[in-house]
Amino acid sequence: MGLFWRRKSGDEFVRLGLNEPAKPTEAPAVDTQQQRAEQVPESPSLVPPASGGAPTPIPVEKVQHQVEKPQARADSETSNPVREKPVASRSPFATSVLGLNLSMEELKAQEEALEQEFSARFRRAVAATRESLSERLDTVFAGRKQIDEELLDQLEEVLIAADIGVNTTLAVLETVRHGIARKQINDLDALKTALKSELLGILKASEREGIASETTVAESVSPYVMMIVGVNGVGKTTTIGKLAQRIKAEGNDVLICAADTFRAAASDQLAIWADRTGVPLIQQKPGTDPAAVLFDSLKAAKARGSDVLIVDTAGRLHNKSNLMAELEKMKRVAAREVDGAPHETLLVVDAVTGQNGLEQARQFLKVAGVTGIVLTKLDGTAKGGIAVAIAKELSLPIRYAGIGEKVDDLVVFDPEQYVNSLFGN
Ligand SMILES: Nc1nc2c(ncn2[C@@H]2O[C@H](COP(=O)(O)OP(=O)(O)OP(=O)(O)O)[C@@H](O)[C@H]2O)c(=O)[nH]1
Ligand SMILES: [Mg+2]
Repeated sequence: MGLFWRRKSGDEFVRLGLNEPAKPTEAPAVDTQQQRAEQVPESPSLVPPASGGAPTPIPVEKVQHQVEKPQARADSETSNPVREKPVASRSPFATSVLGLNLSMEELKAQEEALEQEFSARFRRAVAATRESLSERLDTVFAGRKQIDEELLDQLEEVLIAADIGVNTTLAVLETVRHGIARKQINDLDALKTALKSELLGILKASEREGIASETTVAESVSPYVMMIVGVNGVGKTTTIGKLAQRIKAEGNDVLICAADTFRAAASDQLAIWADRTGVPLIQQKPGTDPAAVLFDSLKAAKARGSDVLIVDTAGRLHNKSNLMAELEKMKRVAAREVDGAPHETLLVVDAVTGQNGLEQARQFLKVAGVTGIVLTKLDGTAKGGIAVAIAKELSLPIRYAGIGEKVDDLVVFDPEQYVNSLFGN
């Protein structure tokens, strides 16, 4: 999976040499660890403390846990009962998201542990879908030795029940039938493998359209403008909070634009997220032209030298054509102020609404120039197969998945991880 969000190729901490081995004269490691513990709240919640313009620190518990993990493995391999020495800090900053206080090995271990944690959380989020899918597949496969038409019909029902969608299911089964006819699929195991690779193929193919990664936009482009669109209640504002937190945690300067001026509460809700994540917010009074708020935000982002501007938009207006016209106007304003902006327009789709959500999504595609999808509330459905239907029917990559309501419940959507999580390996 790699890093969450990064366009910059160089790492400042490497060039500064702050990750070089510590000199023996440095303060004892134990002290540094104690200092860290003192500086960070005792039981760090997943919601980070507001920290003004500074990068959000990683909770100390997490840092220690991640750093200790590989060492613990080494201990058991060598049966050495002696606990490893605490690691010396390389930096005057006890806690640093840029990793100024950590060595390369520690940073790598930290990143790996973080990935494992997110991967486990993602698996848990799609557990309901996995259980429902594998239970049904087991029932279909139970007591059968060979593949016949009846089995394929039942398989069709299973896939449709997981919300993979009628069109997508039919396309998948057609390929499977070809495989059977060509004697490439001879048994149930081969059938399951073919099914997995078909679903993965659909998800991968969708990455050819839109924007599949922030790295496709040149480093020199600043601010990188992300517009977040979608019908009301799908999770736009929550996703912005989560995105701001993680993009900032990777060392970027983030600014949020509250361009949902239709609902008075929308801006307040966003302000809470901005406060929680310590990311500045540009807002104006309800009823202000959203394009004007965006204009101000673009100016502010340029003046501050922000790396990323994330724009919240309304999910509901007096009528649909108003909403679409507004989005078009905002896009024009963005393009005038920053070359190529918005660089990403992410359509948020609520996984729980399944096929209905897909229908709503189509309306946005026509005007909003959507470049990718955020699939929220995957944790709240047993029909997580909708991800495949979305990729197939909208031909757009799923960039992120929402797996809960908390600030760090957002993962980069990884097709392989998704398919493996769905089929239980
Ligand atoms: N379980 C779960 N809930 C989520 C997720 N994302 C958002 N929610 C919840 O969905 C509800 C709506 O989220 P908002 O972020 O307010 O949605 P919105 O699209 O901004 O809504 P409008 O501003 O009305 O258009 C909130 O209760 C969120 O906590 C997710 O990934 N999982
Ligand atoms: Mg909102």
